[in-house]
Amino acid sequence: MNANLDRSSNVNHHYDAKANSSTLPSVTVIGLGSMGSKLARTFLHSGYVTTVWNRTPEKAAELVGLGASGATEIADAIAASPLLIICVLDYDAARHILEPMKEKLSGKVVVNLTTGTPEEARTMGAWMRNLGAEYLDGGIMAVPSLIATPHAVILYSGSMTAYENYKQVLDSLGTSHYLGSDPALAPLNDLALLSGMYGMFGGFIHAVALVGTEGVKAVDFTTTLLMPFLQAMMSTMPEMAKQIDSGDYSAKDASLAMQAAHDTIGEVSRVQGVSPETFTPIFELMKRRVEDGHGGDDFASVIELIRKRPSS
Ligand code: FVH
Repeated sequence: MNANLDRSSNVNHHYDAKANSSTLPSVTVIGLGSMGSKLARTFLHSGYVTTVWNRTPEKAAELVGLGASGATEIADAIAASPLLIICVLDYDAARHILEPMKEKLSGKVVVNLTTGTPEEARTMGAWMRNLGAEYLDGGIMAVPSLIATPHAVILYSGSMTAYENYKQVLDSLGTSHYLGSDPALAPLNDLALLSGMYGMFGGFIHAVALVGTEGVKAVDFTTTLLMPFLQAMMSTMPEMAKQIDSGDYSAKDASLAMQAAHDTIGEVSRVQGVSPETFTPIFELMKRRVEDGHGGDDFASVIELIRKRPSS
């Protein structure tokens, strides 16, 4: 959809991404913790006129030294730019900052990069829309040191108009992904990605603990064996994802019945003195699926025990 044709937009200003730097939009960054400070520094380095505000004003000093305008009052910070980037501890803090400013938000684009829940994002989006602001929720899948590199993936959802109008500014922070108009999508995907990460880290610490019982060094095992093995296993994920989408889990290589026949990993862990508590939950699900009569399925069918299908 062309942003200029989106008649539901609350925001009139639009800038031409191909225009010269004198027409670059100005940006206000609200919240100067580790992440907010890095975002502000990145905007400054990219040539955007940047205004900053933080509850504890001292944190603005370094950025002001680099050329940012330091606003003492939040009202001045909001007035300074059409684009407001907020990145604070949580949504309560964001609401606490913005609530007294609600009359000043009409016509603004608010990009909230604070981590929160899908419900918090939806509520914030509805509130902003009622105030006449365009709202984009964001999930930063990176630590501050990765910001301004392509490795900093940032998820966005909410106003497509806001995303398209300010894509160039947002792209200076990393690799942007727009997920759709529902503000809940960015935090939902953010949390899903993190859950994948923690599952992987849980497997990593169990594997390293197991070989460590016989004196194998974590570094040697990780780089020589574990990472190549996990990379090979990762290449099977798209096929599993296809099975999940189609609902056809017929085993091709390794049936659940075969995989769950013996709790060898759990037993050997106990013998070696390693707690299997990161491994046990997934093994219990595999066994349950076999007991339910799905032993001929591939591993992906375990999802049927935990998922809730969207209501159509
Ligand atoms: N840092 C990271 O690696 C992660 C990467 C993924 C995304 N997160 C999320 O980003 C949000 C901010 O994180 P942060 O690392 O900047 O956090 P802090 O350094 O702890 O700074 C917190 C800022 O929030 C301000 N703040 C807290 N409570 C309030 C409040 N009630 N009213 C106004 N501001 C508040 C705090 O202000 P101050 O303490 O300096 O006065 C900081 O500016 C976060 O959602 C991460 O999950 C970062």
